[in-house]
Amino acid sequence: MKKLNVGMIGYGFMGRTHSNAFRKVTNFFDVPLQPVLKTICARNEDRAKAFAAKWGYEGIETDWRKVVESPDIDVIDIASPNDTHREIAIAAAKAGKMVMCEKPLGRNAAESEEMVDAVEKAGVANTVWYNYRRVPAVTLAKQLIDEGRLGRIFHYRAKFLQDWTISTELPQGGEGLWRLDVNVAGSGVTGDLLAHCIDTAMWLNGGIEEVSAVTETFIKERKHNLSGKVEPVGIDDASLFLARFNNGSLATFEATRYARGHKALYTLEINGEHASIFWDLHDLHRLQYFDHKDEGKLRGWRSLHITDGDHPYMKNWWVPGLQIGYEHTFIHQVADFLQAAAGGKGVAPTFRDGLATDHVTDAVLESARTRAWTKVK
Ligand code: SOE
Repeated sequence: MKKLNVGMIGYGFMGRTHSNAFRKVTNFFDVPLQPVLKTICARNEDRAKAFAAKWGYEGIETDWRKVVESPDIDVIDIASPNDTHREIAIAAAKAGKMVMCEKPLGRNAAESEEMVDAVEKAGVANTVWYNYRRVPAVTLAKQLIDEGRLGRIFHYRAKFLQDWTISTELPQGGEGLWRLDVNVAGSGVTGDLLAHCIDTAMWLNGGIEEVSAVTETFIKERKHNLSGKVEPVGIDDASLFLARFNNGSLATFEATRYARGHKALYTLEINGEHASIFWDLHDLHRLQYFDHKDEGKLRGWRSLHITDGDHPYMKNWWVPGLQIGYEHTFIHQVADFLQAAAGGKGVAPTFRDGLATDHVTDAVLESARTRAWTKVK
């Protein structure tokens, strides 16, 4: 099988999910390319070596530019913090490499626009790791909507609730906590969590026309891990918005890291003329489905267990009834990417799709700042 040499930039949480996906994909999916974990790149040499040994990378590098320029590398996978995405992606595209980038694409739409220009000019395959699209239950929701089973859609409701930043003692910045540093992350839960909800929403229900948002920073100052000083917090801790989709449906979105008791409660509900759908990341292998066409006395919410061979991606896994989980969503994305990349194409969500999400998150932050309904660019 033809090889695809991977240069991975970053070795945090996302470096692990992506490495795992590259390692496992050919065990479960018949794909035309065999990924090879060629180089892991991180600034700390010892830790890069330890990561390479654990995950099976052939070599390490401490300067991402060398990986991007290396003739041995076919695809650059960006799993480093948000403030590095733009520069690495543009350099990778200019060097003719395929580019896979963690979400959000840029820290804002201006950065993402430059990234889209770079990959489209270079004509290189690209994708953004909005992995929740590839939870089989969510992919099935997309199929049901596209088949017209819901009819006209009236409502979309999404939440992404966490509780890990409630302590005032938690510092900001540095490894593990860069998501709290606005200069690195670009924004708080808007770019980190709502971006997931928006990506899935626009995939399922089309573009968003306008938004009205409110954000809050509950803890105004935190010690910064890099400076050692107490510094103002620039991220949004919570972000809520109302939206109108291009198809006329109305939506509410909410993301927070202050919902005590909730760790990663991503839920979405869609109400259509004929049917409704509900999905919950904490119960990710189930899709709740209500069909008004059912016989009256038997009508009710069905809890579909998405483990059967005719459910999306599931024929590649175990036998009906046996579940898969979070890490498989990344394996599905790699599988789809390898299929497309063999023909020189990228896979959705592409950089252009990632930019569309960033236009919405920019509009959310702008609306919260101006306290006004804001059109999405
Ligand atoms: C934040 O805690 C986070 O890890 C996000 O950065 C991920 O994108 C999300 O999938 C889970 O939560």
